[in-house]
Amino acid sequence: MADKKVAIIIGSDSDWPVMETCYKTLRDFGVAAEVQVLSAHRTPDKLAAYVQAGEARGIGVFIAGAGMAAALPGAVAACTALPVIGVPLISGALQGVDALLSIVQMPPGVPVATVAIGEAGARNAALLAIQILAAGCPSLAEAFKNHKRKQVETVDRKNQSLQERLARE
Ligand code: RP5
Repeated sequence: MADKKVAIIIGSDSDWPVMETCYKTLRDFGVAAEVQVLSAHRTPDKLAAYVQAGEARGIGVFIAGAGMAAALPGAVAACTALPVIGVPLISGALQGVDALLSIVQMPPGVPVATVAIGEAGARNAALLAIQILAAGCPSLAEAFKNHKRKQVETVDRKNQSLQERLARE
């Protein structure tokens, strides 16, 4: 499939239960991914060194998931020219809204593509990374189109079943 890999970075191992969805979605599409626990606040030097070496290691997209004052995706974007996707996670009193605002409000010139809070966002982050990598990989592009076709079938089935239920009432 794609010759480029995805790097998933999580701010803590407590983020993994949600971010595993991201990893599994990439795996389902045959996209190779590496996962690291690295923190913008707790291990800034290690984070920068890992990200800066990413391009040479064949990384095509970074996905960073973190909760609370989630500086992680922005810190990744500060260290690389590769695309960065940020996943806001629920942790602490503010239920992920703190992470969402921290990730989405990047200063001009340093973009981070921000997805929804939590598991839905973790899955969409993988799908967005797949779309980015698919631009240079026809077989991955075809797999993504197939995913879209399956969604249409699922919605059609649900609509059909709703129509049948309404017709019976
Ligand atoms: C963030 O703080 C992490 O991404 C995590 O979501 C949150 C809490 O981290 P732990 O205290 O569980 O290590 O940096």
